[in-house]
Amino acid sequence: MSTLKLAIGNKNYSSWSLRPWMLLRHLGLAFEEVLLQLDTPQFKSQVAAWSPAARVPVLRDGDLAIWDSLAICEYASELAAGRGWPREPAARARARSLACEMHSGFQALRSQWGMNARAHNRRTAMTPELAADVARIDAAWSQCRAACGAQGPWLFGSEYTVADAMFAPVVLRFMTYGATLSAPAAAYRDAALADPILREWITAAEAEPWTIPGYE
Ligand SMILES: N[C@@H](CCC(=O)N[C@@H](CS)C(=O)NCC(=O)O)C(=O)O
Repeated sequence: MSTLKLAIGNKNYSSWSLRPWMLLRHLGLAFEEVLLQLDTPQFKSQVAAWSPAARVPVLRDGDLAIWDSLAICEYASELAAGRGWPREPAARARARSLACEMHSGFQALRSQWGMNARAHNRRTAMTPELAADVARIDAAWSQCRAACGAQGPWLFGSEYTVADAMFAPVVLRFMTYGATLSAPAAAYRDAALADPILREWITAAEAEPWTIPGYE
């Protein structure tokens, strides 16, 4: 019986929850999933029982709470004997740089193209800030694919890494809002969208009965 429990928000909206969920599943780590419905009167009291930061995602391993998506990904990688990061040091450093860049940046993308896993054909005005974020992600993905595309479908080749997990919500956003991408970046988006584990999350998001107007 697994001692790991992952508290997440609504699968339709919670981009930060998606990231460690994807990694845990790709690493094959068994965990119990607990969904705390965002934007409800009970959310704050429910999440307070999980984490002092009062946000999802939170991983519990017995009495230990690990909050923040990137910290959870690091912990999961340690549980999996380092899988989740490329083995080769230079590739590992590049994967960490990309994961951290996503975790701390791309504000325009995050605010203007909110994740909505079940939404299609949404179109918004393109701002210079949003265009710059999309262009930077396109360049990063394209560079990864040029370096590692021969080894497999993921950013660093055959193994799914934290970098792929960190960009999973971006893959959904690019699908929802119809981002114009270069051929290598579009190929990565399409491969990531075809991932059965991500499809499972999208199917669950589509089945959720809740809508949060402020996130729509
Ligand atoms: N930096 C955090 C961000 C977590 C976060 O903002 N989570 C959102 C849901 S996606 C949340 O809990 N929002 C609830 C609230 O702010 O009340 C991480 O990487 O996990």
